[in-house]
Amino acid sequence: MSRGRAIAVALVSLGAALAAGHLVAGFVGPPASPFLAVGNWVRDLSPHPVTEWAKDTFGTADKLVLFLGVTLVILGCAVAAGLLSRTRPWPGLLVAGALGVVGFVAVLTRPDLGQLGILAPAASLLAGVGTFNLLHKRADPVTSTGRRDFLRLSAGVAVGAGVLGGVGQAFGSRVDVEASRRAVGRLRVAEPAPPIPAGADFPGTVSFLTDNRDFYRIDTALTVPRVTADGWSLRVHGLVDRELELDFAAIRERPLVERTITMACVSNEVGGSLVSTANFIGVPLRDVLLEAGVRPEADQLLSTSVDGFTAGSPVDAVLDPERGALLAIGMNGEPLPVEHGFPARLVVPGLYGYVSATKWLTELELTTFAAEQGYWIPRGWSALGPVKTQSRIDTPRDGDTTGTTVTVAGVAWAPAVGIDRVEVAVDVDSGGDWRDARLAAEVGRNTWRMWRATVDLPPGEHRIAVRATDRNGETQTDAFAPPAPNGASGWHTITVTSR
Ligand SMILES: Nc1nc2c(c(=O)[nH]1)N[C@H]1C(S)=C(S)[C@@H](COP(=O)(O)O)O[C@H]1N2
Ligand SMILES: [Mo]
Repeated sequence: MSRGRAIAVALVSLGAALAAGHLVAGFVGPPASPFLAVGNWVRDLSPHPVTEWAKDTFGTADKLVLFLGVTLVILGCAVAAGLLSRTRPWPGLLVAGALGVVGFVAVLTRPDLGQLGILAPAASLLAGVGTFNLLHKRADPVTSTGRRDFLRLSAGVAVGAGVLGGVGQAFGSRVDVEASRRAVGRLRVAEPAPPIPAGADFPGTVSFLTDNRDFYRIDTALTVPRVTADGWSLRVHGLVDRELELDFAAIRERPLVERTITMACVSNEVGGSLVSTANFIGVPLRDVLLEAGVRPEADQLLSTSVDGFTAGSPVDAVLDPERGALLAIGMNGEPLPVEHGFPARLVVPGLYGYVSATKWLTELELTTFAAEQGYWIPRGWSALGPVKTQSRIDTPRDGDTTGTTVTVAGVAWAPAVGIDRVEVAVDVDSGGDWRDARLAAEVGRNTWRMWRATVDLPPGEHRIAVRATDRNGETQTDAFAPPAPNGASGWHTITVTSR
């Protein structure tokens, strides 16, 4: 058959396969959709340099790029399969079978699917092979009933696939997490956070509390897990005296506390915005762990998400009453937004999110660092992730043109430790002095602190640098380090031109 026909046969069969899998996944569990499962699988298998490169190059669009990449590879396989099958069907069937096996493995390795999950790749395989066989016969100039007939059949299968895929999508979205979130309603807080004083932020800095919709978001989830409050429970087990199983009602009925906490991502570059602050509402994680009874051998709390993500935090940190780690169910007065972990997550001040802040939390296991590793550790990141003391200039922006007297303002953070001093220097490489910035009111040791300073800039180009000193007396090093493996370091520096 012609090249065009051969490719058409393969692509339409691929479409039928993906649609059939997506349809069945809509009923047995959305993550079973083979396309999605393969995307997840590729992400989990990607070696560290590849994920780092993707993050550096595409930032938070890395998921989209992953999907595009997987799509291109699958399309490439299909086109190749079609071209190899111009005279006989078996090379195409072989490729279909191979893709089918990949789908099976990807789905079987998902942590969030029951046994019915394999029905989705099974449907894909059957639909793919069946469609390929049928179309291949009809496209064959010897057995074919004509060109029109072939085109009509191909178009029919393609449209049918689109419709079935859509039905699967609609069915998979029937778990209405937003409705569950609304049904949770207002959380009654027994111990509200102290109000944020008016002087906690400065003009020119980001606002002290970050709105939920502006709060940075980082996770490996290619689609946001849909967990309802009613269907949720948390298991506490491992090196404990007694296992606990808590449901959402059991948590919200406890006296809820509210704590103002600054969270930071280890991937944040110097000067970056993967750092935000919110009033988190929940129960002290320490209380839950003490109820279970932590055995002395345990040095790691391994938290697991419904989607299989895990984070390992030092037991000392999560039990430290001063640090005040939370099993959080609310954020800035609302139930947790779905993207930020509804119905429950962990927040541990002073630890990067990758070793502490598990969203869509479902399990807490007391274990040891020797026995188990969180998701990012075998992928090249450090097992311990204390947040490095950092500071950032928010105003002026890099590249701005300024007057000769300029107010520089920004934020500094050393969560769990506290910020004691921030200094600003103009042209520090050519002998400029460090001068103290004015610090805003301190809200708490676990939050960032705003600062500002007025500097004189003779006409011309200048570099402005900032550095913070934390409550342990440690001043930020100017030694540059990239985010991997344990967080970026160095001074945030901007260049401006004064006139
Ligand atoms: N389930 C799950 N939880 C997760 C992650 C994830 O990939 N999956 N990423 C962690 C990382 S790296 C960070 S920095 C924080 C970010 O939380 P946020 O998206 O609410 O800001 O979530 C943590 N919790
Ligand atoms: Mo992160």
